[in-house]
Amino acid sequence: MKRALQDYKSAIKPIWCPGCGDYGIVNSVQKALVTLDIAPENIVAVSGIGCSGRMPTYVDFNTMHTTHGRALTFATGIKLAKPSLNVIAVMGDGDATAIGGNHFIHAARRNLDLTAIIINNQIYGMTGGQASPTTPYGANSTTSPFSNIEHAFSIAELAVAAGASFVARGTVYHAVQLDKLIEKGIRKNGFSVVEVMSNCHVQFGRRNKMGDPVTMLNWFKEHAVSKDNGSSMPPDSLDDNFTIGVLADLDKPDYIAEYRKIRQKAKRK
Ligand SMILES: Cc1ncc(C[n+]2csc(CCOP(=O)(O)OP(=O)(O)O)c2C)c(N)n1
Repeated sequence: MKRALQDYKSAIKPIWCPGCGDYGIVNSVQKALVTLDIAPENIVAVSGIGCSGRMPTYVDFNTMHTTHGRALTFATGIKLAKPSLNVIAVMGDGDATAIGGNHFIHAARRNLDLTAIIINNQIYGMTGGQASPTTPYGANSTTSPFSNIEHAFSIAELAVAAGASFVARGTVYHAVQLDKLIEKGIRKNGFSVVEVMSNCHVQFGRRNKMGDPVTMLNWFKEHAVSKDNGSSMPPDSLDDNFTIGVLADLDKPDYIAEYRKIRQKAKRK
């Protein structure tokens, strides 16, 4: 019998702020799993720390809530120990690209078959609104109260440059597309990155004249440009547009396939 959304949901009620983009993202992950019809016992969700890090609490399959910036290291260990598992690492922008930045680029380069879902709310949400590597130039945060003078870097373009097999960017406004992007990311054999532009209207929006979810969703609607209509545009300032869609989809052997070949070679010696 085909599984339903309910088969991937835990009984625990989310405690994210009302209207947080994370609600839509966990829903998209669950919808993708229904489409792919993967048995819950064959899926693992690993997270770091942050609002995004709470996601494994709300799903009903194998989960690990690990340490800030280290979701990919735990995910790597799980996948290497049991390659048959589908391993999804859920991280925030701070988690994945500040403290976990080095792990992120090397995971992309290594090309182990993992799916990294990076929730880019452009701020450190859980700890009170400090600037992250993706806080746009000119934006306000608790650590840049008179506007951010650093420039944001682009998660998806960084992943492409680091060699990830599949890279996509979506937003919580473009919910149907997001279901598909996550589904494609999980389906892909190799390191997949799905960056999701999400609203933290409480910590980011409030300080940047977008204090409610609807205003933030409209900002995504107005600034997202389909990959089919333009070249890749990473967001840097709040006036910039950014590209959504699939940015890379490469065919190359994943780490475990390569590792097995090497083992055969070593055995023949
Ligand atoms: C080693 C370590 N450093 C710092 C922290 C404090 N900390 C917890 S969550 C967080 C930032 C969360 O921001 P982000 O990763 O963007 O996720 P969000 O809460 O926005 O989803 C920080 C700095 C920690 N828990 N552990």
